[in-house]
Amino acid sequence: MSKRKVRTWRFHAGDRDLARIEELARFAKIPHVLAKLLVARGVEHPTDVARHLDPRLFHLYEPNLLPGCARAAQMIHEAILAGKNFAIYGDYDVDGMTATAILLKYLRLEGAQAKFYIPNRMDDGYGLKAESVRELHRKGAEVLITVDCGVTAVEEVQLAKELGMTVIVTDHHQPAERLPAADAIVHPDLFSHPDFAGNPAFCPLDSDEFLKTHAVHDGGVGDIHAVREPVLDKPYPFSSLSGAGVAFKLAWAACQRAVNNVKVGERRQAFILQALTLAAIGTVADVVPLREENRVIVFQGLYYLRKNPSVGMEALLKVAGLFDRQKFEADDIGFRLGPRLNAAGRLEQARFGVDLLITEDEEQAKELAKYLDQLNENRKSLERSTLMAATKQIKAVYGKDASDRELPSALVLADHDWHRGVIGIVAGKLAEKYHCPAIMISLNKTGMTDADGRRIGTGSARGIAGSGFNLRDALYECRDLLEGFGGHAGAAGLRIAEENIETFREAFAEVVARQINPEAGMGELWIDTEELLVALTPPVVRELYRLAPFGQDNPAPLFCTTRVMLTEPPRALGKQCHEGDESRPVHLELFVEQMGKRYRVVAFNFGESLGDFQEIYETRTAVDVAFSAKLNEFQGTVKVDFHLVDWRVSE
Ligand SMILES: [Mn+2]
Repeated sequence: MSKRKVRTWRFHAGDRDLARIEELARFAKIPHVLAKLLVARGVEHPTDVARHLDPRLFHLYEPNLLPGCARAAQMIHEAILAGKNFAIYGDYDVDGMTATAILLKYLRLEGAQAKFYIPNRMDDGYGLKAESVRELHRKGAEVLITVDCGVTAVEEVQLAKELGMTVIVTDHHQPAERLPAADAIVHPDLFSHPDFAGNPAFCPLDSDEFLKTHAVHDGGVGDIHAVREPVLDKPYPFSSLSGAGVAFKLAWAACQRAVNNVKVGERRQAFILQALTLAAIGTVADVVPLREENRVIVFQGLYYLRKNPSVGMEALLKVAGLFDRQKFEADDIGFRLGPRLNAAGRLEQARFGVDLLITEDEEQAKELAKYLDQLNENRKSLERSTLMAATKQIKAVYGKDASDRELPSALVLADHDWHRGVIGIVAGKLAEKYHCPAIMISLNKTGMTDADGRRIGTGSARGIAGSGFNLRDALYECRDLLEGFGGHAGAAGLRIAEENIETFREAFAEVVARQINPEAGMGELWIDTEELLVALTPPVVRELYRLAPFGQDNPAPLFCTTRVMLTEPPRALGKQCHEGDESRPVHLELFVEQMGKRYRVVAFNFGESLGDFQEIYETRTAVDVAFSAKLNEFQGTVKVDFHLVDWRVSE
């Protein structure tokens, strides 16, 4: 059999707790398979189960519970009454754009003077910048609200304060050692920060009549309908809100103050539901966990996006070919809406993304949607040409071609023609294809030289999912060769002098080779539960869709089953084959037998295993398969399709 790198199969421990599974199946009136999945995913508490299977608006936490939210909402309310000028400072990604749109729409709903500013990806980079703060001040901004950024901008916030502005920071990113001295900070995850306790930026204002009138001081945790005092002596119950999720909470709390009532009235309620659709888009696009409160935001937000899209969203749904859908999945946002909005940010036009999200004018919406669609096409062709150039360079630098699997431990590529807006996506594709960390450095357009006249390039780095390898740590080890770097375990950015690239290429490869355990092979595959194929009947699989929308930390269920036999030789599925060679199909179709029953398994992109499966069939070898189960409804008949995800020879 061919030597095939295999992933390690990992299982959640919970699915062995049979009594608990039985009890849950009975209590929630759900099939055993679904109960097992919920237990495997740690969703067991009755309220968690109810929220997970049937997420409702009342499952959202009361907005005033979010630290700083009540204070910021009251400040906004007072500033609106005083006729102040607002500026919203956002970000060029989808989360930043939707967060900006939410607060801008709100302020305009209340008739306030409000502008927005989205930094330019190329010139400004991410986050609040001093020059932009000065510019907004010159243009008359009196209240500065940051969304999806600002929590690390200690100096810039200080500057805005010195210029006399009221500063409200709303963010969800990791803070630095110190928090900015803003007038209010709204953030779901600062409880353990040393600057949190006793910090007035999180405390409600004395002038907050709404809170005084309506808050229930001793409302129990289960009392989800009551307005709650901010609870500052324990963490907010869900720390993984997106930037748009935070902005949504703030806009909702501001609505309460505008009417001094819990019931905000028809007009503001319609706004809140539309803001929820934007929060859902930001939440999916920012790849935060689709669990707990985020699950409610996305589930309900997608529902209202279908039911009542804004003028701009309707136009965007149409160009994305989604308008006729009965229902939206998280992937529709991730793969169709998100890229179109993101393309605007990547190609230095992010403000058109926000313009589309806030417009009320049908003609303008159509034009903007068409324009974003065009930008996305440009982005795709840039991405294709960059990927081709990168593949060529791999051959030139490493002397290997695309099909060769014996590559170095990491790829470091650089070019003068690469657009900074797409190097991150391409690095991600290379990392996936070659299964090693990949860094793409763009030397063009930076125009930047340091004091010694050296040219500085900007790089985007991507790691490999599920490998345990930490990209940021690896870059830290090479810090002497870098001008700067930042990021996380899986994705990072860096700046490097052109003359250091050669040395860095070798140093980085060495660090990676040391850090990546060769035993780890292709990384881990997390399997929900082991099931017999016979258990996955159409009605059971239909119930599994109650776990949707699937996405980050809430993937489509992945099962495995052991010791199945092929009942016939593997077959090519469809006509697609590699390089026109019919003996190398792209997809396969397998037939397996378990407990006397025969099942069809679709094996997309498993063409390279053709020889292995042939041998497995001929030698009557038992295999374990990891798979997902999908409903296939065709001309009135419903059956279950099994999709192969991974396989291994049974022990
Ligand atoms: Mn964000």
